[in-house]
Amino acid sequence: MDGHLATLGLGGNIGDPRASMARALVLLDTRPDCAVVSVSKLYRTPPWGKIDQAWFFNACAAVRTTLSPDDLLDACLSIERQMKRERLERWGPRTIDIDVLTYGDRMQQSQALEIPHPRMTERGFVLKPLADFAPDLVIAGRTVADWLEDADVAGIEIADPRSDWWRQTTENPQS
Ligand code: PH2
Ligand code: MG
Ligand code: MG
Repeated sequence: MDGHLATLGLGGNIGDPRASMARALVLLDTRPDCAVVSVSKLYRTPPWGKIDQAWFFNACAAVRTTLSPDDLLDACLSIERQMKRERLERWGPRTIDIDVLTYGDRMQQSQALEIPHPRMTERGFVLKPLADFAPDLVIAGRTVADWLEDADVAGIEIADPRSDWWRQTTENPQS
């Protein structure tokens, strides 16, 4: 497929986040206008921002897509809705969160979508998975590997070291 290479951050800390994230990646990959080309290891990460909540699972993925940045975001938000995400509070617990991190080398600051994601360079739970497959990706003038060196990654653990952890899940394999 032609198109643009975009990166996504996925996370969740309610229910079965691993299964939700896996299903979200399968749903994206199933679309004719979107192909999942890289996926990070699966991580467990301490909550950032609002710390009195459960630990998260986090991962990053790269997709090749013919969708525009806004349509890619819409696709992600519609998958979040499909996974019955409840948005309770900012930075609070969620079943699944799918953020568009980068889209080619596009810079965009609109109400609906900012790319690169404005807080990605300070978040270990984004940089660590992203560095699995895109250490040389340049964000705001520095590589992901460089940003990661300065990031707080305390507590972050590998939950599944395989990059195909999302292709099969024991939860509802038939659905
Ligand atoms: N997402 C947030 C707020 N805090 N902390 C971790 N560890 N992982 C997340 O995905 C996360 C968070 C808001 O999107
Ligand atoms: Mg987020
Ligand atoms: Mg989000």
